Amino acid sequence: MTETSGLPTNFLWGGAVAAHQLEGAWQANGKGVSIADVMTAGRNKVPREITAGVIPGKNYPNHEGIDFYHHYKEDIKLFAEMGFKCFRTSIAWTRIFPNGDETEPNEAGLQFYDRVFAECLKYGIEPVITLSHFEMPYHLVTEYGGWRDRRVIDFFVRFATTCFKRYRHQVKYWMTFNEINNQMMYTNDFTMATNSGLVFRHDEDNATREALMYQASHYELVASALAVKIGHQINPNFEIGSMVNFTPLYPASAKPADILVAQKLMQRRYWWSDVQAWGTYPNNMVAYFKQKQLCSDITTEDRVVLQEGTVDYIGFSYYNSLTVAATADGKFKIAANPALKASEWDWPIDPIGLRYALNWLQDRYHLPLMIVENGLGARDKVTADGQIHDPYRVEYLRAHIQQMIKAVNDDGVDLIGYTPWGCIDLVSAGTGQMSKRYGFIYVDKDDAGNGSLARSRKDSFYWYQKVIQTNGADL
Ligand code: P53
Repeated sequence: MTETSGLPTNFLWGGAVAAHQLEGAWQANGKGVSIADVMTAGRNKVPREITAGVIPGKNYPNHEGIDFYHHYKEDIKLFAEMGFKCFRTSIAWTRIFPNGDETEPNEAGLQFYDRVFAECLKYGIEPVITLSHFEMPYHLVTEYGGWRDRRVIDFFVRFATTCFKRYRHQVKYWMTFNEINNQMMYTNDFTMATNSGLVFRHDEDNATREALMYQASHYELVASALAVKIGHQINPNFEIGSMVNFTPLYPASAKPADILVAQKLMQRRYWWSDVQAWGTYPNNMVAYFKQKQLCSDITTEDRVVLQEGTVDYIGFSYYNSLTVAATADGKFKIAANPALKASEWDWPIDPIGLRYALNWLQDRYHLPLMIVENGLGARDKVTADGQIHDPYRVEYLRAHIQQMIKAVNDDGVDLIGYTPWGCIDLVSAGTGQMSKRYGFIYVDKDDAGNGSLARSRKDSFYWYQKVIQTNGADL
């Protein structure tokens, strides 16, 4: 008898990417400029710069990406060769509504995704689609201040409705906003620009930033709920999920103060998915808003919308965990876990944290879960005969998949899919580098933008192919 992993037979094995990190063709067929198009390349500890418009002479790695726009047939064929059951990507908002505030969509942009989804479906690959993945129209940033402005709700809903209608027979699995909860890092310029199009002025201090972040988040949550509601009307079979980054914060010690601060910070990190899953703000946030006089613009209508547009599943990314300790001044300190090793980019490696994440999310939401990102950013070397030996990547993914399978078998987690991040090498979101690679498929391009863009299979390609073939039994 062949061994089975215990995963359901219809388990969605696949891979994940985002439009702005791989498509390139940033001006093709009427595409508008997105916030990702005004971000330069950085590196570890050197943040990407958000420039005021596109400045000639600067390196904007997303402009070309890996030119998936012109290579999608070849790339999807390789995904099919690995046996993908699904492929997670996003729809670049600026291909559909170049400025964001038009009333009519750009037909040429819509046609591109017609072709991409048809190509996936040809191989039986189910598209899993994020509507907004760090690529809001730049025009909405300059003219409306991004999600500072309530009017952006209507623009997003128009974009979402257009996509739902157009692809209602091609796409079943959707997510509204990628890692909507990254905004808890409101002091970080890059995070706020990518997530919400919030570009702060110099006179906007941290208290102001925090207030803007909560109000912007509320508008996004209303937009998300409206999209879910409308999506279900367009096709009742749609599965529309939330998408949060899950980074467990472990108490740094057994001291009660550390345990409590970890619990409080977890509440501050996951209230976005609370609202998306429950349709209402959790009490801890109601109290916090009241205390700090935050989020004053929540209307009665908004509250109804939030109730009517709750999500069908929880999509989440998982890369690492962190620890937190209470400090004497009543604050806290977040640090890497001394028990764990880290990647070259200082991301701790914690496979058990994935099982913890699955249990935590199941206990809290009682909804199906999908791991829509997980992986190791690492440098790869091409050997003289053109091979890429990447045992470190296999080791990382194997250890995480083992924990995922335990969560399903031993903890009863209802898990529908696993899409490791960057299944083909692409531009890193955080650093803008090509050299921070996640892929099973190598792309010949370096950080300066040089390279043939040729694709080749890494060792991990054949390993993942076998994993999918055996539904996770042979790791
Ligand atoms: P990169 C920060 C923290 C956790 C996940 O990240 C993050 C970020 C943003 O950098 O992003 C997600 O490319 C995101 C992807 C991104 C991936 O993680 O910085 O959804 O767009 O590429 C990996 O190594």
